[in-house]
Amino acid sequence: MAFIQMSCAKDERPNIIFIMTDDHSYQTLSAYDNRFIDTPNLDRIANEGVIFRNSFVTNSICAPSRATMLTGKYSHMNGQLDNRTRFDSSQVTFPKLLRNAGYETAIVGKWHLRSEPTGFDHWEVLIGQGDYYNSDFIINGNREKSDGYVTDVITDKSINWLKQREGQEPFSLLIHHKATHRIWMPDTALFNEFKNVEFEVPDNFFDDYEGRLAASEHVMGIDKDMDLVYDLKMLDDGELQTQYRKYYERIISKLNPEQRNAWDQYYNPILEKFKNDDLKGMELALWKYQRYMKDYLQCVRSVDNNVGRLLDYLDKSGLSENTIVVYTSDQGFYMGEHGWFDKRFMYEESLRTPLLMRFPNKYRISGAVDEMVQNIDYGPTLLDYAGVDIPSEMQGHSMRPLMEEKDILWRDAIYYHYYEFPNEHGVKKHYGIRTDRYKLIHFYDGIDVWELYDLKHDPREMQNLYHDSGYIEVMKMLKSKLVDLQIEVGEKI
Ligand code: SGN
Ligand code: CA
Repeated sequence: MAFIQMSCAKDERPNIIFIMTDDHSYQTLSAYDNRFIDTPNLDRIANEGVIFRNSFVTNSICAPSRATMLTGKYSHMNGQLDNRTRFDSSQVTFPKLLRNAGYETAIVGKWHLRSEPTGFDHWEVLIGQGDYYNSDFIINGNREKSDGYVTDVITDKSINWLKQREGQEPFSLLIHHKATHRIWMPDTALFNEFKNVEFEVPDNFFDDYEGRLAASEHVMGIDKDMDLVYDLKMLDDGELQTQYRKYYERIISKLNPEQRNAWDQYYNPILEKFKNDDLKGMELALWKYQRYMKDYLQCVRSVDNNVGRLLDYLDKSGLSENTIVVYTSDQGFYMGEHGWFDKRFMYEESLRTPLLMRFPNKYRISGAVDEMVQNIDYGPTLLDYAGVDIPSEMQGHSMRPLMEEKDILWRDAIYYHYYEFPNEHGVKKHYGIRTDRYKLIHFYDGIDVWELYDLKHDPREMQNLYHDSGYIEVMKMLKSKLVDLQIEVGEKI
């Protein structure tokens, strides 16, 4: 009798869980910086895996960052220059390639690309920016309401998706949190986290922007632009008629009675004290900074707790054994440096973004990577580990050799370009180059200003050296490198 040997080799390809928050700064992730908060669960990914110490974006704003991450291409190549454009979802993306290669693919959380998600077997996404409380989702095309705090809800939905999977094929799950985006609404259960804490004030909080025209024209100052009612939740009986008060009233009207009650119980005493103290000038600016930090960090706390919950589930279910876990944010954020909140500028705090990766034990990968990586590199890296060919149209590179300490020639400079102007924060269009030591930026369109920084001597980027005679050679070298980079990445200026 003929005996037919069935091939039932187990699929050994790794699963992928890619967690991305919105506007989470590396300054508030303790694996990078422990001045403000301890994030033990996020640190766990770093401690058990790899921390990228020089991780950057190509265009520091949400939709472009997401498009870059999906396509492995710079904004000018994938067409998503700003938040207003509709993503051309017919493009090649890494989830599509994984799916073609037999992975089961899903995304839960913020999408923000206007067109419907493509390349996913399952998708549950927020509408636009979504809401912190009781947010609506679109689930495979159908609108559905949720109950509760969005970071918990996104984590629950993600774990539920993992639980109901039946197939044996590997999976790729993108978990895209809304937190820690403006207006930094904390989970009511975490209100007492930083009760009597005074946060350290950055030494350039009262920046005068001397020699930096574009920076001086910003509309993202904690002092002058942060809205007392909307951003800082000081909803009084009507005296404070701030610019965004009505938006805040609309947002908190979506809280259920129990949530609203906890909300008022927390903010009302703060409001009362604020009214009594009647702060002015610098004192008011510093009060705003502390108020901002507290809400923002409470949002980070919830992210950290929920990442912990997810990691525990991966351990308990045995999935940790064969799952790559990535943690990143769509860009960095200002925690009062230069007196700011928001992002967009090519200065360090918003150019950088956290990047942590943890691998199944069999890869034996851990440690720190110092080379400059960018969000164009995520797709190629994940495809590499999945054993899928990286298409030549992807402009990023697999970071695998960096993590596996193989000798390779890696980029010695990164390219950046921000296009959204006008915008609500007044940041002019600009492009530039960063090497491990220097940064050259050109602000254009209604402005024509160059800036040069020596990051070794001036890591806070306070002194524009573009017109400094001592830096003429450096400036020329950077300009020529910038032109080379623009040619290499295919951007005509
Ligand atoms: C909203 C925010 C801005 C923020 C952009 C872009 N205003 O418009 O402060 O810069 O999103 O953020 S808000 O009043 O709606 O909070 S991004 O992360 O989506 O690019
Ligand atoms: Ca963002």
